[in-house]
Amino acid sequence: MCADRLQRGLTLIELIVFIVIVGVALAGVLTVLNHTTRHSADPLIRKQALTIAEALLEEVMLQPFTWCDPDDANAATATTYAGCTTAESNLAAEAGEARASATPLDNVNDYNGVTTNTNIAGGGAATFAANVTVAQSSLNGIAADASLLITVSVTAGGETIQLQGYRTRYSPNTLP
Ligand SMILES: [Ca+2]
Ligand SMILES: [Ca+2]
Ligand SMILES: [Ca+2]
Repeated sequence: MCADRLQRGLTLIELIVFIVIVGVALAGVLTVLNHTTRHSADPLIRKQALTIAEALLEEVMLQPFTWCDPDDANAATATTYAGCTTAESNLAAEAGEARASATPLDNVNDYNGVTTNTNIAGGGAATFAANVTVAQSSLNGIAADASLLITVSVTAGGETIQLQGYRTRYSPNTLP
């Protein structure tokens, strides 16, 4: 009886159960593979977004932090905003100033509200949309009007990378 049963092999029901179990397991493995393949290019976009954010943050951090607009004749000597014809007291660009123009942004606070859109050749279809905010923020006892918090956000492919940095007024008469 026992030997008979061994020789009969699998019943149809056992075979169907086996096929169903293997099918479900295979579907699970393929779903993981599909997900991995679809998202394998994401680290590239994230890395490019980070590079753009770092470059922009560095550009802002390297600007002067003077009392007067650097084009002002008193920029190298003023000790307060009152000593300037054009004071750098506004958290915005002065009239006529624009990034990469003949009258460029020339102070940290001029970058508040700057936006850029970058397309990288060979970097996929993603557009890297960046925006910069500059806000007064006191830092370890340094007054808020002498310490600026710079925030750079870059959005691409549905993800946003944000970098922040502080810039303090350590040399208010140093011009570029
Ligand atoms: Ca200027
Ligand atoms: Ca300016
Ligand atoms: Ca300004």
